[in-house]
Amino acid sequence: MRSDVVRSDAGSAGSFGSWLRAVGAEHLIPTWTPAASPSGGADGVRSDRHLACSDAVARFIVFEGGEASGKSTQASRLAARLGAVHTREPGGTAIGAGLRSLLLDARTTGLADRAEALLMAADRAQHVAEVVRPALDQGDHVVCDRYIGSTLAYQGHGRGLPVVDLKRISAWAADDLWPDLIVLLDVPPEVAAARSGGPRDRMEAAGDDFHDRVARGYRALASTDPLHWVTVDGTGSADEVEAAVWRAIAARLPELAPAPRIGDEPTAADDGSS
Ligand code: ATM
Repeated sequence: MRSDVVRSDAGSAGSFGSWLRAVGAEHLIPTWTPAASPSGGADGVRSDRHLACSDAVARFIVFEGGEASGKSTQASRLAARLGAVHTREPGGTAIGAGLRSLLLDARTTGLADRAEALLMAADRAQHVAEVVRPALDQGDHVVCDRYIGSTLAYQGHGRGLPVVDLKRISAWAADDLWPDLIVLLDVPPEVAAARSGGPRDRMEAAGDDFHDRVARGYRALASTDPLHWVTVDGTGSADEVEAAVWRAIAARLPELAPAPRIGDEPTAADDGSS
C-alpha cells in the first residue's frame, strides 16, 4: 500500500473523533494534519493526496493546455523518461473510449453543458478506478494528458458552469485523487492556430470566444494555485519545450530528477569532443 495515498476520511475526522472520544478511544484519533491542497479551502473539497506524508513514492503528474499546446507530445515524452504509466482523459479506458467518441463526435448535437460535465466526470471515475489509482498503488508514476483542470477550464470557464460545483463533482468522481503537479503548457492563440489543422471535433469547433475563455481560465487556475500548477511556455520546438518541462519537474519534484552524482558528468570523451 502506498504511504502517500492516505485513504483516510479527513472529511469526517471531526465526528469520528468525537465518537472515539466518547468511547474512550481517543488514542486512535489520527494525528496527521491536512497539508495545503489545490481545493481544500472554502469550497470544502478535500484532497487525500495532499495529506501530510513521509516517504512518498509514486507521483501523479498531469499536463493541461488548450488545443495544439503540445501537451500530448510532452506527456508522452515525460512518461517515457520516467518509465511512468501514460494515460489520458477522456478515453483512458475502454469504457472511456466510448464516452470520448460521444463527447467529441461533431455529430453529437444538443448535449447540455451539465450533461457534458457529467460525462467527463463519468470518464474520470472509470479512469481513476481502473487505471490511475491502481498504478499509483503499485508504485508506478502516472503521467496523464488532461484531468480535473480540463473540466474546470472547459466546462467551468468555457461553458460557464460554476467552478465550485465542478470541483465537487470532479473530486467525488476521482475519489479525491488530486495530482502532485499540473503542468500547464501555455501557447498564444496565433501559435495554436498555426499548428492546428484537419477536421475539428465537437469541442475544437466550439468557437474562438469559447477557447479564449478556456485559455484565460487555465491562466487563472494556475495563478491562484501555484503550489500545484506550473506554467511552461509551449511555443518552442518539442525538444525545447521538453527541456523546459524537465526543468520544471526537477524544481518541483526533485526526487524524480536527481542531481548527477560526482563521476556521472559527461566527459570530453563521452561527447566526442577532444
Ligand atoms: P484532447 O484533444 O486533448 O484529447 O482533449 C479532448 C477534448 O476534451 C479537449 N477539447 N478541446 N478542444 C478538451 C476536452 N475536455 C473537456 O472539455 N473537459 C474535460 O474534463 C476533459 C478531460 C477534456
